[in-house]
Amino acid sequence: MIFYVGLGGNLGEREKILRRAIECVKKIPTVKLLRVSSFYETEPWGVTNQPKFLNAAIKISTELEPLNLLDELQRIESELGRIRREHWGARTIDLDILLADHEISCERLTVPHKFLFERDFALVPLKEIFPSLECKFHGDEILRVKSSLVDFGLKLVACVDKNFGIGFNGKLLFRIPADLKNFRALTFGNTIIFGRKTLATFPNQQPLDGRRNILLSHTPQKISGAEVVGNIEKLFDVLNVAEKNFVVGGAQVFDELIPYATEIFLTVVDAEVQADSFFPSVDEFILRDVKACNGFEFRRYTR
Ligand code: A4P
Ligand code: MG
Repeated sequence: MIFYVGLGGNLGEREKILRRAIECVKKIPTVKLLRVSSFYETEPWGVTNQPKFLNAAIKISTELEPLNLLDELQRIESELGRIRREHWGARTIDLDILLADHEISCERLTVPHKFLFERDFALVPLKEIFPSLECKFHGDEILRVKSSLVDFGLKLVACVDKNFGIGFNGKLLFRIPADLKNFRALTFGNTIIFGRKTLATFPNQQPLDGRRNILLSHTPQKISGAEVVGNIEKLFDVLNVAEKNFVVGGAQVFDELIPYATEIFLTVVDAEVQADSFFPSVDEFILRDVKACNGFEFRRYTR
């Protein structure tokens, strides 16, 4: 089942708390994070003499029953609230179920959220990740915050076979000169983000020249020529909005970062090869260009 969840908070390090909340939602059993909106700074709605809010919306799929999802969201609210009480005061983050693929009406849960269509702070982020949603805005003051996740414009790059396989036994499936050339042209002078196993596929298992190299790894380590970040929150701390940020693998890193991505460059080889790691589903993207070459094609997807 698909759910759209609205996030909002107005105390402490709002951006960090929103990011942490999203990472917590991702860890709920069976939840798959499909899309993340920009972060928006919004005037308080309802009670107006309080600090401005940061609001966002996410799209998830889950096998949980709606009330179990609500339980999980409320658990996260109170867990983050506990952290926030210690560090920044006594307010919890709000996680509201805005919309689902069917209506829900029971004592604890009303979906669509009963005020959804009255509040721009919920509608604007929701519309960004659900463009075909029919709704009217009310002209509330909403500012798309520049440092939001989406503004990092993460781009995913991979070379796959017909079944979206990317690797086998720790090795890439393909080394096609035209693809390697394309990869270099795309990423040179920009930032690349990768996991440990992908680093092991680079020449001499070393960071790539002429690029800012960022290794996403839970194990702390020092690697000359690369910055190492332990999790996604830290990654977004060090990324620069003004740079082009390319995610280059492997499967686990693609899985983690695809909800935040705005563009995908896939080289699809016209072959079926044995693979044990796969590129995630691109269902949330639209195929924009295809350039056919001899035995493979270059595809570009955007939101
Ligand atoms: N509940 C019923 N339906 C839902 C649903 N779709 N999603 C029940 C989540 N919960 C739902 O909510 C109270 C009860 O609503 C829950 O126990 C659940 O069983 P709560 O989150 O515990 O309490 P609350 O957050 O104080 O109430 P409410 O009505 O959710 O507050 P809102 O509507 O979230 O308002 N201005 C800006 N700019 N941005 C904001 O994010 N947020 C609020 C809080 C006010 N002004 C704001 C913002
Ligand atoms: Mg609420």
